[in-house]
Amino acid sequence: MKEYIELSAEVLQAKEEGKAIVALESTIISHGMPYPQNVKMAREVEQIVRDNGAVPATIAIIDGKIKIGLTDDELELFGKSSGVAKVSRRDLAQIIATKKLGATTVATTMICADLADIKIFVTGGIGGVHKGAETTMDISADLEELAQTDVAVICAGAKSILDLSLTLEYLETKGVPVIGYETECLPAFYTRNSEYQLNFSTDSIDVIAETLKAKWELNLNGGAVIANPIPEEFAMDEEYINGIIGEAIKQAEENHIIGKDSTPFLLGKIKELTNGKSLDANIELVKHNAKVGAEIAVSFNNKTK
Ligand code: PSU
Ligand code: MN
Repeated sequence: MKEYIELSAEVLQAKEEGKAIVALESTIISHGMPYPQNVKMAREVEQIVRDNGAVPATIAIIDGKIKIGLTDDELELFGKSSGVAKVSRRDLAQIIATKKLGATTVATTMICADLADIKIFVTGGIGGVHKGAETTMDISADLEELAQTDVAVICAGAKSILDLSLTLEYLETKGVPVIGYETECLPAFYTRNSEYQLNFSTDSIDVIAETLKAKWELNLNGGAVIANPIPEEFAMDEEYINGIIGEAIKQAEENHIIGKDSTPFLLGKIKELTNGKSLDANIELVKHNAKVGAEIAVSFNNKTK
């Protein structure tokens, strides 16, 4: 494994000191947001994790290695470069073998975090079952990863470019807990609410940490989704954003955008059609997830060390 994995100095020190560590993904930087807001977001999110008592580990593939923790220059590189590959489980070995620059999706960040024994991972939103998946079969590899890899993902739910109902059904089939933090329903990323009630909600960070501990000590393999709604003051108007999402999906269909290009296309289109307002909301919800995720990581670390 040493041949393939490299921990940053900060992460290495955190490991030695037994500190809580929070994994962060890099596809959100390279394919999820434009430059330079993406790099600014990545740095701020790392700092929020530190300010809340944990150590950030942004994960990416560089020069044939899985990097756990990036330097400032590396964050800049992923934000700026156009030739970064979006790396899902399918692509990981090949991107390592060919020494390409690779940004990790939720699925691949989970794989790499698990390899480095990091159990808590913060992002914006997970991939899921796309609208129309009954004919396109476009279902994110993130869901299969949640089914099998022992990492908890703190996110703001899933956005309505996806079929939220089918995404929840899929997670239920695969035995993935979806825990609402301070919400009774699945948050829809840009908005706090959706019509989908969750099975399990709590206002307690400790209960979330205790739940994860019990799950994994019982060898109930797989991840968990911790759904944390966007703060009220940054939430978007539901009707407005759903109209925009509908238009973005229409344009994706007209342009025959499929496969791994689908989600980045939709995110870019939504940003364009909202004149950047969706990006502001996206950044704020990730920052809030970073705070909650760091708190969960600290609590989990205290219970398991
Ligand atoms: N949702 C977002 N921003 C993102 C992504 C999803 O709001 O950047 C990225 C994540 O890396 C996620 C990936 O894992 O898109 C899912 O891609 P796909 O739908 O192709 O599986
Ligand atoms: Mn897909």
